[in-house]
Amino acid sequence: METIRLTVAQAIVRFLCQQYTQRDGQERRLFAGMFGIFGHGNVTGLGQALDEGGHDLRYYRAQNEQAMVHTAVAYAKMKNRLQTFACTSSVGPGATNMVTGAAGATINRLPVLLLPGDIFASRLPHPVLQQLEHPSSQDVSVNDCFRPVSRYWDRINRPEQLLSSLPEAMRVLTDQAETGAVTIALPEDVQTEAYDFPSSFFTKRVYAIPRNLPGSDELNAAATLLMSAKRPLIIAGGGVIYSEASAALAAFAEAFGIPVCESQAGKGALPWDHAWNAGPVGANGGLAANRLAAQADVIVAVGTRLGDFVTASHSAFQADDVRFIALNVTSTDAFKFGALPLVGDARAGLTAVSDALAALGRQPEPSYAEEVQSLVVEWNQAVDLQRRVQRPEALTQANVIGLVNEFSRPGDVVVCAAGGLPGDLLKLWRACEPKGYHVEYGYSCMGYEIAGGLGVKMADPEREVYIMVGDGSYLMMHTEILTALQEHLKITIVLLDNNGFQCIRGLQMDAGAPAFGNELRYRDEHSGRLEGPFIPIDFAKNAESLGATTYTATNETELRAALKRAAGESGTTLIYVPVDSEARVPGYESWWDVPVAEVSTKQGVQAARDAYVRAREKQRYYYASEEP
Ligand SMILES: Cc1ncc(C[n+]2csc(CCOP(=O)(O)OP(=O)(O)O)c2C)c(N)n1
Ligand SMILES: [Mg+2]
Repeated sequence: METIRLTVAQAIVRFLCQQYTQRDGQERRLFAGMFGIFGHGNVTGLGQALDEGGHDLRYYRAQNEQAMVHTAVAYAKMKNRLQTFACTSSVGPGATNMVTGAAGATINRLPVLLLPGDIFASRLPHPVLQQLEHPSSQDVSVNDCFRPVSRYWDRINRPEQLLSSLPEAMRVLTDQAETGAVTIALPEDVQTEAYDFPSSFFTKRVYAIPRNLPGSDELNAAATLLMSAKRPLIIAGGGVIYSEASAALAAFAEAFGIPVCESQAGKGALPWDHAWNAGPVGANGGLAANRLAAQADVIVAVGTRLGDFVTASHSAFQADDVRFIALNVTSTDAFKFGALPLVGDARAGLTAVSDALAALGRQPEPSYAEEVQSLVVEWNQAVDLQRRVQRPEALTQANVIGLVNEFSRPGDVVVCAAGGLPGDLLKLWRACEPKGYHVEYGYSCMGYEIAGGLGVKMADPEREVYIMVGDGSYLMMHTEILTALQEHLKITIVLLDNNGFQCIRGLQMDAGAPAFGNELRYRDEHSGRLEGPFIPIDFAKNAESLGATTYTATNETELRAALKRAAGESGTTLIYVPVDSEARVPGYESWWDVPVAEVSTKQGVQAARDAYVRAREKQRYYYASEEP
């Protein structure tokens, strides 16, 4: 057997360069490169290997390990899970900084390969710098924290273990149902140890990404159920976009007269003005979709994990005998709510159900079509109203969303993740195409915005990337502005400053408590509480110090002008926009389950509890086991 003597780290680099995916005849490198931050736990291992053999695996230096995972994951999302990055970190804090990013990847079902450094397998110098010693086991390190947030986890204690571990890691990364964070912990001594690897280990490997079909019995049952449906409704999730199933979805909706509503991850699956797009559904949904959902008799959930925002915490669907059909690559999702499970690819599945339904002769029902249309007209007017609302003090968040949306072109991307913005964007942003709306709302991780926006730009440099970020998220993590500078990549950041964590302050007050601890205020010396004046921050100066061009916009004219100038810039821009912290976009006949204290001495809390208990009466347990 022909062998080649390499260190573990050298073997990993060489192996990663040879991994490809292929779908619909198109082949792509699985790894676009490797992100990293070096320390003693990886610089002489993977660092050395990247120098010696990494010309084919570009190295990107990030500012923060959590951020680099967000960047990698955003890239993978833009690439429909067919390409991603590897991320290398040092041992200890560098490694655990990636845990949050890993959880975000796994929740969103997006692939990323994490290679944290680990403590010496030999144990000879223990405890090594940054080692957490476990009192009852020497077989535990902080990297065990990755186990519950990873879809595959391994630790390489002997070089030859790579031969079995890496292929498994690739299988999971490329499996559309299983994918998420994959973690391979690499003890720092083992990274540098050599082994005679079989040369065949480093030959090119192409992973075919199949378009699996659901079982034919289930497909027929789904068609039969849909034949009898008077008020069917499709929920489009991220799976529609990852599967590139937009055309199949549009054809399905049109052929049978079934409205489509959207989740955060599915927004853009159909253009906002498609005749059958009823807009967003659920807790942050709009009028049209929420009214349709309340009365729907058959829900067709495609590529969605039916999170609580989509289902309005199980209160969105109120028809007595509402049934679910769930088409998903992941069986966990296909079986939720007692659904008729269609385990398979969204595009292949939609086409197959469509064929079965056409054979049964389903026709669109004109009266339902009319009802959908008039609801959509009403909803579009509500959106216009919010976007144009006038407040004397400052622009509202809704105004800013409207203005950025109007200014951006169809191929541009809006990026967001946490705070009040995602909900308002879901309601008010008009997405033109599947890749134009990128909101991470699986983990809704503050700090994803700028790091993720960078990944979006890396995935498609032709697009303008508009990152909309709240002041709280910005303060949590913004230093990847520097990485954008380093890589000569342009991102446009629109920072909406409302003096703190206003969406959480809103939740707090809705639960009957006085507002405290969410705004950015000095501690008052007399009361001892955080109720002094607001702490002024010069966000523009902050971004400028990292190399961004900055503008401040306090009204519509200034914001339009700033957007225009930002579009003309070649580098990163931050537009600072103070917004009215009291202006809120309302909810539209929906609810989100956030618990309220059962006992309290405060009347406000007692009243909120009563309202909460009443609201919870709409919460349903969906489980239908009998056949249609
Ligand atoms: C990492 C992380 N920590 C905490 C939270 C909980 N959280 C959600 S939104 C939010 C406040 C965000 O503030 P900002 O970005 O200013 O947005 P705003 O609420 O003002 O719209 C917090 C603390 C979170 N989503 N992510
Ligand atoms: Mg804020």
